[in-house]
Amino acid sequence: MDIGTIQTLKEVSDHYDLPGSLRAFTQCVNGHINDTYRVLLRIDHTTEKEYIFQRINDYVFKEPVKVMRNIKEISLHTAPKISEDDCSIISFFDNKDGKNYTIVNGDYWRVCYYVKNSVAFDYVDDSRILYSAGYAFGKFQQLLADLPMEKLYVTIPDFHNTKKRLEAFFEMVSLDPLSRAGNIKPEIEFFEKHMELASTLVNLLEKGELPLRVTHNDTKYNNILMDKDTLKPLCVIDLDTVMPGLAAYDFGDAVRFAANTAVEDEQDLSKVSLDMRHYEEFTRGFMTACKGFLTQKEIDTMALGAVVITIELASRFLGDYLNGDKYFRIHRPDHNLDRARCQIRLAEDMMNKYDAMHEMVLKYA
Ligand code: GN1
Ligand code: MG
Repeated sequence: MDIGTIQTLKEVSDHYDLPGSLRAFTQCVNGHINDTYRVLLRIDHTTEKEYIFQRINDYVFKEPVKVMRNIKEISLHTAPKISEDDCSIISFFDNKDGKNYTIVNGDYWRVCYYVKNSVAFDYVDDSRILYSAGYAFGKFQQLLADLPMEKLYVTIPDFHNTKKRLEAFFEMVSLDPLSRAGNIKPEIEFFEKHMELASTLVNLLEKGELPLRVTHNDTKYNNILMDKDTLKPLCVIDLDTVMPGLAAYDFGDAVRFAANTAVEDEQDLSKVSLDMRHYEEFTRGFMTACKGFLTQKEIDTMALGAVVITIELASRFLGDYLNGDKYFRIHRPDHNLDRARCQIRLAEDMMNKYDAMHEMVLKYA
């Protein structure tokens, strides 16, 4: 065990009225941004309780206090609407000063319960889970549809402005600080070729043809805790990027992750494609939960959202690769390059299947 980490977790814990003392912890590794620990506190010889302690990444989130204010706003708005057996939305404890975050050694921490009997999947081949995930994210949008957008801070400006993301990527290619751009010529051509397509949704938003909504903006299904036994969604987590956005990006980002036949960083590109069975189940869940409030234009651009966000994320991974892997945590050399190539392959497959994807949205809308 890392003594420094134990000490820090203890210090964080001291800021809260939590019964018991730190007994053990493990680090959770599926997120790419924040540092997450599962912490066990021992109350007495027979009772122990588990919590999640999370350090907010302040390279990515420049204003953690605003992130935490948004999360409080979301809890206040949604808690009264969620009944006990519904999928809930994560919220964090207030500390002894009444704040839902705690500063230790200059880092921002937050604490919540560990949701019992829960699991977050990185890959599944079970249509029940796909439906559940679609339903949970659709429901999330529905719950927040009447939250006045001005109440939320923009935690990362232009987070899903695909046009600006691609411009930033091309800028990084020209800077090429580590001389890595020579390795990615075909990938650069891919982005040049699809720049216009990738800008479609942002252009429609600017023209006022698509509405802004309160969106989650990071709808991987590992951001939904599921019940290990029933596979029902228990809790939507990772609210750091909840802010005004496009419904199609939430739908699309989820599809990108949930309906890939491979994992997000698969190195064997022959395994990567869009699984239409998974896509259909996710779409059925999402569109069922969103019934009644999407505009026709949103429905008509839903499938495009999947293509666009997949291209966008590819450019983000690849830009970070060029920049020396400062943003997304990597677990092996060239990890961000692998991730980007996987997303490019997936985006190409989505473009081939686009008509069928669109038909499916219409079927369940
Ligand atoms: C990051 O940390 P995590 O895995 O929840 C990223 C998302 C990406 C995702 C790709 C704030 O989310 O935008 O889609 O990785 N979050 C941020 O796996 O940039
Ligand atoms: Mg996230």
